[in-house]
Amino acid sequence: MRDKILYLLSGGDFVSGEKLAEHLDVSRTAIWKQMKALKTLGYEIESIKNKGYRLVSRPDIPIAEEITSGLDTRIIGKEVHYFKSLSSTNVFGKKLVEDGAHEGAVVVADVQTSGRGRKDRKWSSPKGGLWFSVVLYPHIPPHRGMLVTMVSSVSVAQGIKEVTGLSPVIKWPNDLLLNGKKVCGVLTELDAEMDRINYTVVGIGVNVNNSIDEKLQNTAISLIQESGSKISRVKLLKSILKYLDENYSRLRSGDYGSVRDLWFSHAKIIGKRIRVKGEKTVIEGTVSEIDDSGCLILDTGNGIARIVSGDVEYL
Ligand code: BT5
Repeated sequence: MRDKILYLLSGGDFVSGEKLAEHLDVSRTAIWKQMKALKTLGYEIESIKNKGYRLVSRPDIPIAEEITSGLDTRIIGKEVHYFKSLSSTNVFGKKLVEDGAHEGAVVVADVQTSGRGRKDRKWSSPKGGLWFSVVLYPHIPPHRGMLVTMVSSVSVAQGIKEVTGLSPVIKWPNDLLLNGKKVCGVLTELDAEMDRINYTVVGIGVNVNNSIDEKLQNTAISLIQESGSKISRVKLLKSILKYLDENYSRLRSGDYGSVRDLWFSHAKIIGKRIRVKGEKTVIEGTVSEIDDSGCLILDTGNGIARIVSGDVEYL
């Protein structure tokens, strides 16, 4: 009902309680209660006797009503779950899968108390950032799982560009950098059988208006630091979801080549000398290719190495 009320008020004029009640087929008391709830969420709503209600301003909170309103997507973002605080949106995303969530369901939290990176690393997730996960059922073979991360990284880069004008560079496998510092990280968790992926939960963390933890000052950056002004998280999330919908459709239709091309246009890695740290190995070499499965092909001088995962350092 709240999304309908917001839609009816979106013109910026006063709308009477009677008219709202009539449209939604509920009592005026029910409308009044919803207005109270909206005000608690941060919506500024003027109410004048005999005139009705007027929406003065909307908060920058990624609640379902804000995200779904006007979001013209086919798969992504039809279902949005917003929380003020969660341990981790990825953990909640997996619960959603167990409960039979629709593909494209989104979980977003203002704060994460146990935000996670890869290999159980910590992800700092204070207020002001954009911390969210998307449930996907890609039906692709497990060895192509990396493509889900690639599609997601590209979509975040496109969203950031659209909303802020900034152009992040993708660093294989899952980082987005601005001026060499990490502005976003992607954590793709999946469940698979031998021949196909059952589900993936893609967790995306973007430093937007949040402060950066003191320990990360040398390596991390936020959009507000780079752009100099506050960024609407609602706008950014909607833009990322729009691009994700577009790009994920390519993956769904098996167009791996175009996913790879798109990724290349946002990553400047070919020809770079890098060091990749794996669980127990360290390999150095020059990047000659990213293959169809998203793996890094390195010319080590002694031969060719195909890297499936690891942490990259530019040399
Ligand atoms: C990542 O891991 O970059 C994946 C981060 C995914 C976070 C999202 S937020 C929504 C969803 N829910 C979750 O619980 N997680 C996902 P990795 O490549 O392992 O990088 C982790 C490292 O990045 C840490 O060890 C820190 O050095 C650094 N780091 C931590 N918090 C950061 C931040 N806010 N910004 C930039 N760097 C950070």
